[in-house]
Amino acid sequence: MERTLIIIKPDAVQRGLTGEIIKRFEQRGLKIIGMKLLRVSRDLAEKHYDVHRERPFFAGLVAYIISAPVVVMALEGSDAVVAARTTIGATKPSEAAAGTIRGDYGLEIGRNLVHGSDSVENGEIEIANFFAESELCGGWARAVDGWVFE
Ligand code: D4T
Repeated sequence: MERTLIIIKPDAVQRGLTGEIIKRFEQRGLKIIGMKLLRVSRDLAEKHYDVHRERPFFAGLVAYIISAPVVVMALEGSDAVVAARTTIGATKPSEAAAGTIRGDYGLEIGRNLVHGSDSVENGEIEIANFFAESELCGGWARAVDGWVFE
């Protein structure tokens, strides 16, 4: 089973899309093993987006992610990283496929609603950045697991 970190970003929370977005991951079959609402600190935002530190959009990206509360989720499932990213859609919402979260609710790259880890390794790192081990319910048995996982 893979794990991935999802951030429901400030624009999605402000627009009242939190429930709709959570629903899409749940319906896909991904299992929530951690979830909370928080205000991301500047330090955590800069750590999370460290790979983009030299890019021209870095300052705006950090300002955006700390501008209002976010909901973070740790999800578990088979191929969780790719499954979550296909549910989220392309980085640029105007080019994201209809039926994806960004394709259904977004227009601009700087307001793209949701983050999903881009690799299994980064998923583990990002979950550890946002959650204490005691906040995670890894591997809990869901009644429907046998109907989702073969
Ligand atoms: P995240 O990390 O938020 O899930 O987005 P992606 O994985 O889909 O895209 P990314 O890492 O390439 O970009 C991270 C974040 O930066 C914003 N961004 C990106 C931006 O504002 N302007 C840009 O030109 C790019 C490339 C959007 C997502």
